[in-house]
Amino acid sequence: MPIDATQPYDDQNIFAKILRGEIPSKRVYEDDHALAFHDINPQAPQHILVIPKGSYVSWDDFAAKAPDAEIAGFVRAVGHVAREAGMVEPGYRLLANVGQDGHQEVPHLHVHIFAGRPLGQMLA
Ligand code: IU
Repeated sequence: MPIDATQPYDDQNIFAKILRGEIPSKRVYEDDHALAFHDINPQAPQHILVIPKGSYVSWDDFAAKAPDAEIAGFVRAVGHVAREAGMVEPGYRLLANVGQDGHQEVPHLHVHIFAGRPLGQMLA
């Protein structure tokens, strides 16, 4: 079920548990600002999720409230993960679903990285 992107942060959400190591994940990268792991239900040959370490419900929450250093660190981490995975050439797609109409299901900001096949024209 999609979530309300304006809801308060719930520290029992599944990605908070993954961040704390309470639930296992196939981690590919971690630094002070971000954790990256393989999506459990991949929609492309490569499908990685990158999440900030801070407690942000959605992209909107993050963009509005995160300190500049956290935003910079997170953006750089996303770029690093894609680059290290060899995705820059031939290319990849970033996606952040927000709220009900965006069909966001997990209430901790996550950026999807898709790669490994031609992804086609972006369609809503
Ligand atoms: P969404 O943007 O909130 O719709 O995407 C949630 C993603 O989280 C989706 O691709 C799931 O397959 C993925 N996921 C996961 O990797 N591990 C989990 O334990 C759960 C969801 I729950």
